[in-house]
Amino acid sequence: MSENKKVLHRATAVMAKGIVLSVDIASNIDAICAFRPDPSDLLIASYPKSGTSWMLEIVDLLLHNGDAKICRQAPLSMRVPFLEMSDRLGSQPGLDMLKEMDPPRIIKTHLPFQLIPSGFWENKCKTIYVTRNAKDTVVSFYQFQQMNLTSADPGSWEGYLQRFMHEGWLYGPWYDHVKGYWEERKKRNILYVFYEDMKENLCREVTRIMRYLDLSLSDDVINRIVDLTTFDNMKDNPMANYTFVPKEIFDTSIASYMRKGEVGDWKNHFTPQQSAEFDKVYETKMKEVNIPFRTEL
Ligand code: PPS
Repeated sequence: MSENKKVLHRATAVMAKGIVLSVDIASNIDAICAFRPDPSDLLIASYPKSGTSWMLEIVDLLLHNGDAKICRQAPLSMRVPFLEMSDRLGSQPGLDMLKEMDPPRIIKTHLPFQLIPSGFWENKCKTIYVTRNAKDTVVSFYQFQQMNLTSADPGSWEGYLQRFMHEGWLYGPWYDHVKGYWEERKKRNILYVFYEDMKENLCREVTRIMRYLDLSLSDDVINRIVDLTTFDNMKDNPMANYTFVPKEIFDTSIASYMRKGEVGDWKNHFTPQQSAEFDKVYETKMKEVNIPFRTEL
């Protein structure tokens, strides 16, 4: 077996600190939780498939005054360390990248609130949480786990959906993830951003993010950033569309990373019965909070 083939197996999912994680992340969780950020570091957190890369590209452009040349110098995964990531996706592990990069850094994570290294809160690091309605998220995550040949095997759509609804998949239950950051957002000064709001009015949301970052950019620069980060333009940008991940890892014959980028695509995947059951479970799990998710625009 070649060296390359050795890493190409689907990771198993195991429980660590009460959360289901890919085994490579679980085995390193103590080091991940002990990471000490700099106060100037910016954390971008999300449940997987909620628009993380979209947010990373926007923030990187905002921090570089909309200079597309700077943001096209390297793939997103090299510009932004992925805190908990091992070398599973063929790039350097997040903690190693962080050792080599000087602050201020943009740091990506999918960890639930309770696993975020406490240093982020002690140092009052700015944090943006990007989130997306559960139905589109589970569709996107399922497609992604199928095409990402290093990810835990998602099995059948029906089985996957049942597990997402009742127990939760990687990174724990979606409900707990979104509630965790929602409940802490005021105390920790977390900017909570909805994917659907970005789809509805990207200029408004980019301006909101700019203000949170204490930046003041011209309307021209904001409009340029909005244009550079539309779905079509990011899909065409080889430094943001994840075509830089080898085909042996992301099998794009199954689905592309920049797949559809829509609100309401779940309607093409859920049966009416699945949708009704999902809504019922959702109501119970989310009853104590009123987070304004939208499943269509
Ligand atoms: S990851 O791998 O968990 O970090 O994925 P993440 O980036 O969070 O989410 C991927 C989904 O976001 C869509 N996407 C976008 N939608 C609209 N506009 C832009 N610019 C954009 N960039 C990425 C991407 O297509 C995935 O959603 P689906 O529904 O699968 O298309």
